[in-house]
Amino acid sequence: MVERTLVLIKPDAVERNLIGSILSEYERNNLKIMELKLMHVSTEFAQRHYAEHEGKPFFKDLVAYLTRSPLVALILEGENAVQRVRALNGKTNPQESGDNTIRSLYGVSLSENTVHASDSLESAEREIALWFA
Ligand code: FUP
Repeated sequence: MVERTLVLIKPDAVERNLIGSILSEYERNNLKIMELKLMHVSTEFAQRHYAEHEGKPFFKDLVAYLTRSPLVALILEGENAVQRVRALNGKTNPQESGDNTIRSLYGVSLSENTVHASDSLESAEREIALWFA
């Protein structure tokens, strides 16, 4: 099934001039960029994006990280895109991510892990509506 998913190239990656390298990974894996924008989001907006993690010990740092400098938000489309983009990104912790995943190549740490992608079709729908209202 052709799906759409929401991806963020997070502040640590934009700060290190990795936008092009990361977009190339998606494009050469036959994912189509449907929307794309550079944004510097507010605390309130970041809290809405990560609402499922509210109350967790790392929540405050997570919001501070997402808002500290600009990020890139994009929509990717392709066959089985939700799962394929998650696989290309790798595990949440870059140190546990498989070789040649984006997080293993570029991730700094568990908290600064370079990219985000929707984890299900339902999340993709919610996140696309939030970021591309
Ligand atoms: P993922 O779906 O891989 O982005 O991971 P989660 O939704 O579980 O977590 C969202 C973000 O919270 C991660 F990208 C990194 C951060 N995080 C921490 O900083 N500490 C943790 O223990 C777990 C997640």
